[in-house]
Amino acid sequence: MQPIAWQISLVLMTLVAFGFAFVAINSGRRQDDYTPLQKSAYRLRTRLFWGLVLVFGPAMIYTLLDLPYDAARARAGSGAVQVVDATGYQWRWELSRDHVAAGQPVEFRVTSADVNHGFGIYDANLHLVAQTQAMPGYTNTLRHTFAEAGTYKVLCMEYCGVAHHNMMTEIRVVAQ
Ligand SMILES: [Cu+2]
Repeated sequence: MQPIAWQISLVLMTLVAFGFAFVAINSGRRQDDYTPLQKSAYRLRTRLFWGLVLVFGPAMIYTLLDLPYDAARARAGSGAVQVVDATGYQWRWELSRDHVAAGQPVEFRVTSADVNHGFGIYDANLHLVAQTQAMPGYTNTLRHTFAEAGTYKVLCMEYCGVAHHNMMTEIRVVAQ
């Protein structure tokens, strides 16, 4: 996916660069002086503009419909929301419960008792499944539905002092 996105970006950036060059070269000229080639280039630019509006306008609206994204992800589950209060300390995590049920939405209410921490939930293969910031004086809500049972790790994702690497706890996700 990443290489494709990069190649598409490269093509679009090249088009934009050509557009800039065209405008820069022709700036200062009056419209009457335009050659037929320049006139057709401007027509092309107008069409390109409206084409982009038509393609990206609906795409943007469609992709924003799910905001906030974590709420949409959590709706994938069913049943009552399981609330877990999570607090970060230098250098440990405190969770209000050590297990949740799979397939049922979980709401993590994440805060910090001292400095900024990063609250990252990892599966057994250490792939990140969900994350938010743990900030002092503020509670971030992170919603996630665990599709699979297992033991997940909570690691700190933001350097918070000498023992940052020890800041780890586990949460068990049990099958229903
Ligand atoms: Cu840390």
